[in-house]
Amino acid sequence: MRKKILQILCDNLGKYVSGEEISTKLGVTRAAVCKHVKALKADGYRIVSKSRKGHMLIDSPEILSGFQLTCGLETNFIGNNMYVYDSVSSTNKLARQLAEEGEVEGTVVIAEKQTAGKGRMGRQWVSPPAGGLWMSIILKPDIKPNNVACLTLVIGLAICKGLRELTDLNIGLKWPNDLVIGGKKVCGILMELSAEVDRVNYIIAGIGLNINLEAYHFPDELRRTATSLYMESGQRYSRIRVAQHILCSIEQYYIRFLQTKSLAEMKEEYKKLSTVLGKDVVITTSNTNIYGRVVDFYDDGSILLLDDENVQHKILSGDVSLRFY
Ligand code: BT5
Repeated sequence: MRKKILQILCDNLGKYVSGEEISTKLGVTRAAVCKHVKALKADGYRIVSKSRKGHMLIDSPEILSGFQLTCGLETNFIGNNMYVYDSVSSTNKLARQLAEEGEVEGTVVIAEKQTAGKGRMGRQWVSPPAGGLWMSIILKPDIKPNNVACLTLVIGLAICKGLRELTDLNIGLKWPNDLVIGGKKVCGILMELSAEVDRVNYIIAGIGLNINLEAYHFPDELRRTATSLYMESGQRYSRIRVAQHILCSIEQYYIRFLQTKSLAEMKEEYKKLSTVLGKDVVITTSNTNIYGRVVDFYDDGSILLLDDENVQHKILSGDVSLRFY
């Protein structure tokens, strides 16, 4: 039924079709038509609905296809192998399975939507269809497990730089794994690894980037804290173009990272884009809250906090919130 309604709207692109006309044509109630139109909107179709006029299709979502994603992709190895799905539970989960089966470094898994998108520590990542980039990359660096934390920062830096080249938005880095605009989260990174004591087998770098999402895509509890490139700029972006540009940037920064296996060489660049450096924050770790001012970052990806008693705290992972007095 949804496809048939979409077909009618497509045949009348840019023109209103009344709910009554659709319901008579298809032999369903007007309420059913409204329900399907609402679902199409949630899938990214831009449809204007007006009482007494009906529904008008303005724009369809850009469909992600492996062919288009690889056409014009200017990387050497990231994205040479591309798996593109309509719907998956989690691209990280799928990438992990592929890595276990021996898939090569640089393999990318992308999905239109995730039904169980993952954040850190069992949290959820909201991943509706059509407006986002839900993507995982298999990496196999010759590094030790304790080098992985700074790779999260390097990947964040690469995405941030790439997005700043494509947009005029003031996108910043919120340690350790968020990209933010005006304090709201636009992108999150989830690094998962398979490792032995002294060597990494593979890393799955999961990237969730809100591109053309609108406020209604987010559940109520995220409306104040989440945003998208579209919500900040009023401009829609080609997800394919954004994905390709980000992959290029990640490859370049990844190659630089492999030379030192630390943040050292990129630290100044990172600090310039940090939204927490010099700020009073609270960092929530798995077992405590630490209050203080962010004074620096270490080469291994840790953050350095100076508390009110001038005691230094080196923290490798946690969640940062700004403190307001
Ligand atoms: C993250 O976790 O930020 C990592 C998110 C990684 C998502 C990608 S999508 C592709 C790949 N496949 C996956 O299954 N995951 C990765 P964390 O720092 O724990 O933040 C999670 C929190 O962000 C949630 O508890 C919400 O508060 C918020 N959140 C959830 N969905 C969001 C969204 N779409 N935009 C902004 N904030 C969101």
